[in-house]
Amino acid sequence: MKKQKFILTMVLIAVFLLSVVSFAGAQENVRIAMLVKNLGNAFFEACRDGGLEAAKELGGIEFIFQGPTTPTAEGQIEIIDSLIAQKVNAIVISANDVDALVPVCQRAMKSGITVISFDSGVAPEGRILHLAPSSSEFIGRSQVKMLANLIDYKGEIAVLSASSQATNQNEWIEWMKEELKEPAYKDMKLVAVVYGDDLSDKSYREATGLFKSYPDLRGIISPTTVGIAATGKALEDAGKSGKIELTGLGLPSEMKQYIKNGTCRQMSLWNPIDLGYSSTYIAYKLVKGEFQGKEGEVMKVGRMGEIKIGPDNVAVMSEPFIFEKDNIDKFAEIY
Ligand code: RAM
Repeated sequence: MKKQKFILTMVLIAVFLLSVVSFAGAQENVRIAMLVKNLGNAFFEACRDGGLEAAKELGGIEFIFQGPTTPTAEGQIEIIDSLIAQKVNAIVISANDVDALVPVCQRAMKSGITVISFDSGVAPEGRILHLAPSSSEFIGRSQVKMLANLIDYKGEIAVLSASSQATNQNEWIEWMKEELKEPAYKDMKLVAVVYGDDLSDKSYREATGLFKSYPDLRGIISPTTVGIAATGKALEDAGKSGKIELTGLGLPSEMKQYIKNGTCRQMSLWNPIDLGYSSTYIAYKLVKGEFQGKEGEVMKVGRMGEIKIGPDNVAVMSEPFIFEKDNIDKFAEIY
């Protein structure tokens, strides 16, 4: 009898110890889901690599990478619903629509999930903060300045964007239009804004459509890595390199050949690895209560240094890099 009691006590102690250990283990793993506009975009794959780097550096993170096949708000809503069911700790989203994602993001936050947006924002009421790679005003205005220099401030121009609802591209296009109101651009005319939905084939078709509809077109701004690469190819295939100038936001690895052969003489971008690293880092620190996510707070974001949260809880990183013939090789090896 005594022996039986002893065994039972030992078993109970073992069960207790095991549950304590597994509870501590479960508590340690912070599950962070990076939800991108769509899969198959090398820009977001670089963001994912940055996220994985932060996860490794911080430790105790399960990093999840997801996105719909096409960049729609509906696709992202479905994924967020399933992330809520999986009870992840944080969602880091590049949004396909500024407003349509607010209700589902609010549901996620109500269930205790930390939601931040990066790259392409959700409206303030649907997230704690937004991490922008650079100021939208700066990006929009500088794109127009670059193209104006390439075409001597004269002629018809067009924009080939991502999806028509994308928060980031739409903000940049608004600032491009503001910049174009300056007297310096009186001889430049924005004749069309078209949308390639961050899909290569659709972007290619839209570019070709622009060449046909606007025979006098002098320049194209494509503020999307997918769009600019597809436009580069379309220009080459149509024999229009040099006749129509191309600039925008491109990945050096995808644009190297077009930069080198003059199809795109100048473009810019920020480092998507740094963007993914920073957003994952910030999400973790918010989950842990080490960042508050309040306006005015200066966050110490690992190897990126300090990033300040500004009005509307938007935290802005730095200015984009400009890529040309003489520096493209170096960057093409990184992203
Ligand atoms: C595409 C996406 C992304 C944008 C870059 C510049 O990869 O639209 O959101 O930031 O281009």
